[in-house]
Amino acid sequence: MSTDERPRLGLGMVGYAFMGRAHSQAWRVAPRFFELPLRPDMAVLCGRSPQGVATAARTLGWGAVETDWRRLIARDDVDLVDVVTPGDTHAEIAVAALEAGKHVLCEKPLANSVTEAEAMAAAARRAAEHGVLAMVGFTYRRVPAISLAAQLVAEGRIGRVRQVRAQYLQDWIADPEAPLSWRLDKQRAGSGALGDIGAHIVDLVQFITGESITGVSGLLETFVTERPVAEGFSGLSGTAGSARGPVTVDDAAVFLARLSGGGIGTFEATRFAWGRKNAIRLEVNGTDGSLAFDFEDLNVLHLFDATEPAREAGYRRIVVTEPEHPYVAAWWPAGHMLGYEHAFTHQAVDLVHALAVGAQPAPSFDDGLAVQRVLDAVERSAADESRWTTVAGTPA
Ligand code: 4PW
Repeated sequence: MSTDERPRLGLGMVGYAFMGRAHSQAWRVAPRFFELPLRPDMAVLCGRSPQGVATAARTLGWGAVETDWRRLIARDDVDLVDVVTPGDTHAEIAVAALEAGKHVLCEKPLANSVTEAEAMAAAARRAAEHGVLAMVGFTYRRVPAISLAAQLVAEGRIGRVRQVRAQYLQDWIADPEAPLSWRLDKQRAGSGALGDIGAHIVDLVQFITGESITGVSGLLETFVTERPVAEGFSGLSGTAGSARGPVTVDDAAVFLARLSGGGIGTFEATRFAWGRKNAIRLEVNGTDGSLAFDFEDLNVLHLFDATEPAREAGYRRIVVTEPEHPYVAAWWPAGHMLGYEHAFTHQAVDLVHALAVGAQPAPSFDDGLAVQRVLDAVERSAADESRWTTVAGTPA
């Protein structure tokens, strides 16, 4: 007989590719390393291919399968719907799930357009009145060094934020013959580097600084306009077929930004930075110091304290693996390093804690909408010769 009296949280997940694997691992590991107030049960996995979803469910550890997300949402054994599909299906699935009384975790970017994101945020606000909660998966917030950076800024450790430098650099399509995947299709992905990876640095800068991006001047470029159509695609790589098709999204995005606290920022998102595999580089300069982070060295946060005497001052390399650091106490002894997947576990842990007490998890769909509005402003600016463009919903 089970001695576990914690309430069950029935999980249903739609999708099982790259993000589906990351989320599945998180749901499996979270209750094993963290003491959770609810008992997550990986109940149902949904995908369109009966054979594909059955194999994925077996490998990833899901109890049952569905091939229609509407049936997943209707199930009594599902309390939370985890949406890990491409952006073109986020709005429809998430809104339907919330209206059916299911909590939702939705991958980023929240949607493919501001209109969809607004509908999703409105649905989340309505659902919250009945205790049904929604969260968007800007997972990198939960990398311990990034959580620590946000804490240090909130504690005033670097003073008022003056300047931010944010880059998200990858190189998986720098080769012009790299196959055309759904991430290069506007219909499915909404935008290219801008939404796929630029969305992360927009969210991270707003999270770390606690401020909003209020205006932008943007530039988008597509360097390779046609590619071989992918025959198989997994993660960020695949095999190219002989047919060719058009690239309908941006390959790279750069923009200048103003922050609500008076600071300024530069942002760069590209999948053409040869040699940079997943470099999320952030530097925040405040009135009293600076912070610097690079995901390719993700256990480290650099802090410069400008209040120290000049003869001793210098960037301090904080190895963020001490039990005092966010999330770390649940893992390994100091110095035993965490990786990419741990942030997904932290996301699941924080979500379960919020659901248990009926609190709004962060980032909310409203936070996702705020990011979407920045992306939209960048696109509008870029389409108008980089004209300065105000971000909707932010202080003028
Ligand atoms: O974190 C990134 C994602 O948000 C990943 O490196 C790839 O780019 C996959 O999707 C986006």
